[in-house]
Amino acid sequence: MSGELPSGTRSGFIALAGRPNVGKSTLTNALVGGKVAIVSDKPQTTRRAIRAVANGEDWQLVLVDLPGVQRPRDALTQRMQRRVESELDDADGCLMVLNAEQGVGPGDRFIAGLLAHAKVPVVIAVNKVDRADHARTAQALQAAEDLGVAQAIFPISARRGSGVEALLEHLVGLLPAGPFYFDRRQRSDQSEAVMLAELVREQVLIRTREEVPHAVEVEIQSIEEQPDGLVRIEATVLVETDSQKGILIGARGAMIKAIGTGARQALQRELGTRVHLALSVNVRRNWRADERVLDRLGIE
Ligand SMILES: Nc1nc2c(ncn2[C@@H]2O[C@H](COP(=O)(O)OP(=O)(O)OP(=O)(O)O)[C@@H](O)[C@H]2O)c(=O)[nH]1
Ligand SMILES: [Mg+2]
Repeated sequence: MSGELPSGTRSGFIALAGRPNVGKSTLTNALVGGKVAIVSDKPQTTRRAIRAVANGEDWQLVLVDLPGVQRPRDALTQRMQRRVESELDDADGCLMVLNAEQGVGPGDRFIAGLLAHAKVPVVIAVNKVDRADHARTAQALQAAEDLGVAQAIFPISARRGSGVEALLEHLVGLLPAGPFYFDRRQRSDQSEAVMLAELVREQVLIRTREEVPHAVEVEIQSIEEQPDGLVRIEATVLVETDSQKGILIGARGAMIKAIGTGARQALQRELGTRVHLALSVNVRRNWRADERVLDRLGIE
């Protein structure tokens, strides 16, 4: 243990579980008070486990944002699910997220079944209460209780922030004695290149539908800082078919231009500098089934 830390610190890992799209990443960002994970209205946005760090005076809570639990369909989703299960095994606690508007369904019951065998405390956040009236929220809270896995249940809106403070306080109360695992200034364990690639992918997700969001991955080729402070970033958007490429380029390049503009602004916010972004779109057939590509993309 590090001798520089105040004695009596507490720390631990809390893994997020829940169906795709219930708001795990939005909640992760709300709990750590900054943007660590990208968010979209498309299911299966999150592909890699992200450790996000929240600090107090004498505690450090590491949230492990994870892909939504689903039935695997290819090598990509198989890796995502294996990762969810191993992360849950290693955590000090689990935060299960439900959707208040939709209530509890078979997918949620399946996850609760996995958690029933976990040896760690389970807390449930019933999210998106801003979208549900009182009766519906009460119903969802009762259904959450009936799952029989949680030691505490919190109604929250991750998007608006309501209920997030009380949830955080409860999670901090679960932390065992332990050292700080991350530097206080570090927000997540993502490399800069992955974080920047994700911000570009988020712009693609915002603007695409149906199968396209699932077929897209982004890779940063280079990041170069010029003496005048401008940062030049080269990124490749991978898709699986020519028709997807056509969609991303759009009529007279309008789509790729919009993605590029949105992405440049997001990268500038993240880096706090001016950014020049060069984007290209490449077809890589079946990358989602290609273990070597997944390795290279850091999807473990
Ligand atoms: N109205 C409302 N929308 C929310 C809330 N929390 C999240 N959302 C929206 O729900 C959608 C999914 O959010 P994400 O945080 O990406 O969900 P996720 O569970 O991480 O999804 P996967 O990574 O695909 O498993 C986005 O459009 C969010 O803006 C909330 O409290 N209220
Ligand atoms: Mg997510």
